[in-house]
Amino acid sequence: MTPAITVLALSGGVGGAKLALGLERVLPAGELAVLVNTGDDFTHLGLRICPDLDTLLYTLGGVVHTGQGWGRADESFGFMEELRRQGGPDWFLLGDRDLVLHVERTRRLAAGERLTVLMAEFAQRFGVRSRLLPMSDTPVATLLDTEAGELEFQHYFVRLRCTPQVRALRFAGAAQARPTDELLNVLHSKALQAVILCPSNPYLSIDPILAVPGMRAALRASGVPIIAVSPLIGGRAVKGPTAKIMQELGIEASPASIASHYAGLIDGLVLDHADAAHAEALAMPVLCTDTLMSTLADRERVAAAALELATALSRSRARSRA
Ligand code: FO1
Repeated sequence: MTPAITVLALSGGVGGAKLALGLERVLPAGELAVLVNTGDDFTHLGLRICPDLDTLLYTLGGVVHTGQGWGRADESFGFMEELRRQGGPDWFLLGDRDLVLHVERTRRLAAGERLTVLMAEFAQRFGVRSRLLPMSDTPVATLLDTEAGELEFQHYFVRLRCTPQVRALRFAGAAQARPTDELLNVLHSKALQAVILCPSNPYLSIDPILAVPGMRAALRASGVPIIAVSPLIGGRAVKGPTAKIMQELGIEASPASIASHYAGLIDGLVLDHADAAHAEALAMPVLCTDTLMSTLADRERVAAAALELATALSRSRARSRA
């Protein structure tokens, strides 16, 4: 029998995938579902590319390039070399094996298949034990209003290396998106025990998920503790533009800002020891650990901390009901 999902993690790409792997390793097999940002998805060279879903697929499938955190370890770049020789756009690296996923996904989406269904099949073929759920089956695009004009996410992130100053963000297509039946089944299940927001960029990676109409309400209605792991360590992001974007949007890069950004959604926050001094001022339960996830043991430790906080909150709710 397929095990019931007990934990749902919300994730962007590289940073989120690290915690998802930690959660998978500390939970019994098959009990994790990961709800993945698709706001980074785009159509490039005629192919539908879903970087965060593929990062989760490769990470949980054990084939990710661990140094860069995305793409495959066992990769060759014959296609890119020839594309470059022909004068094609070469700013977005597509490995030969990776390319197969984009070709197959594009073909199957064009034939009318749902992203959720084909990603589940890819996951099965990669031997992934957890369930990978796209945030929506219809396209949503994260668009950044910058000093260089409005940019699609990958153009901002990869082509321009996050250099342009960001003034605002919007999620095109979000109004037409809906939580999938597969996600709602997880959220309605009595087996579910916790929802964990991975330390992904709250503005670029988690907000697109929360922008899907009905998503916040569905997460809250699950009734289980919702815990976020802060992406900041001592006011800095481990990787990526989180702190830079917060500064450009006029938001202080602090645990208080993360807590207020997720206010009304989360019940508790996991912070790094470096931010322990902020814990008392936050109007919610906090657990401190080392949140830097360099090794597998780190990922398991942060996962265990998030689950420990969720369990403590469930117990205190049960005591106050008794
Ligand atoms: N990130 C880069 O920094 N440079 C790339 O050329 C690049 C190519 C790429 C291809 C497929 C894929 O699934 C991911 C890829 N990424 C690349 C990662 C991706 O841009 C980001 O990690 C995420 O979108 C941010 O979460």
